[in-house]
Amino acid sequence: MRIDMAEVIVTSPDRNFVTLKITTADGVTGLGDATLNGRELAVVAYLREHVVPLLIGADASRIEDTWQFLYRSAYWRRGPVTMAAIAAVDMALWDIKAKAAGMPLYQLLGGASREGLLAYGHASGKELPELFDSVRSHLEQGYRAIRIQTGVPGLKAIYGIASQAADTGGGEARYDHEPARRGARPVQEDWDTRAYLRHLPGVFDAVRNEFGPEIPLLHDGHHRMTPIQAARLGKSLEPYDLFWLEDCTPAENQEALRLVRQHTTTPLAIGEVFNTVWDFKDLIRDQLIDYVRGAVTHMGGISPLKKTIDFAAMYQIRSGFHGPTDISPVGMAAQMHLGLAIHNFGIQEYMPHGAKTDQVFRQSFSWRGGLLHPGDEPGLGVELDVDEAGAYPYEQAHLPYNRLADGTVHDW
Ligand code: GCO
Ligand code: MG
Repeated sequence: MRIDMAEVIVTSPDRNFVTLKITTADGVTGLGDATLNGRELAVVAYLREHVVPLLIGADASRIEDTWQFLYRSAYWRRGPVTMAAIAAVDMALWDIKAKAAGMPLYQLLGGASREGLLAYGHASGKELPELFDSVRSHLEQGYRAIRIQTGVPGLKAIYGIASQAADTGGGEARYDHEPARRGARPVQEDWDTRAYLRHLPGVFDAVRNEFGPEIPLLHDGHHRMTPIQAARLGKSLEPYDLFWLEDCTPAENQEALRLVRQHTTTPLAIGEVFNTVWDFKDLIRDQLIDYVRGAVTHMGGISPLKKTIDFAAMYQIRSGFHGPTDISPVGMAAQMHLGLAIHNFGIQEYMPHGAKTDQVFRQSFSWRGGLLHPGDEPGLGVELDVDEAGAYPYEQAHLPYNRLADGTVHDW
């Protein structure tokens, strides 16, 4: 199980992806996702310059030891770049171990705890009729849980609305393939929290009236509120029985969630930008959240996310892994295997990748009856077509950012 080769593959089919491919002396290959949306090449350099040389000749079967070595020997710990690089190594080694065992990875993680993973999709619309159409189309696609994002009167372009991406010249009606837009400068969006707080409860009222009480509904606040604003929003959404309110305040100030919690029973989800169990430790121990939003790709891999989720289980906190298209098919597969095996699974975010991405990454997951399943191929169940990948060279892309009416930069 000696590592013979480790290659970093950058490809941009519908968007940029960074993949680590490890090959052992006996020819077993493993893939790991190292995509850090908008800052991809920093991880490429970290892997190529600092990690790959340490992997050659190492024993591929020593997953935990390799993780601890890469984490501790760097001395400068944590951070999105470091942890995305380590995540890719961890995923690739799990892929190799499961392939060598001839099993789908979820079997090595303890076997299936359920038939499949409840997944939510992203419905959006600037106005209600368009939002309702989007909800209907998601229901037709089989989704049994739906995230609701909507335009706010007076604001031209805000996070999470499909139609505005087309308006801004993307030519692609789905913002999710490319929230990071290609070009040298980020696109500017606008924001007004008071207008948003006035508007959103009415939107959920209308959605519940139209689609009934059953369907689990979610909403992403995308880090924009102060603690007291978030508390007020959570309270005003209580009649609409949300599955969760996500990232209601910026992730840096974890104390903020204590104040939000004191005022509302709307369940809270946070952590898509977190890197380690340390970011979640106090939130879990003090029971300030209901769902762990970490991604294998940004939390340092399958090994540390499994530990985090096992810790969360002690407090009845469940998983809600991050699954936008900037998590590559490799990262998504890793999350599906983990989600199938853990006991305290909650929900999986699922935004299908574009057709070109599906040509580059050959996947074996299934999507049936509103449930995802990683499939039963040995390993992660994803293969990378290197020739196809080579047809799509890297293109610089930036996530948008926000300014208030007076020009102040605000959280996006
Ligand atoms: C989500 C996220 C994404 C992020 C994106 C940034 O809940 O899916 O908020 O939409 O904006 O991952 O790269
Ligand atoms: Mg989010």
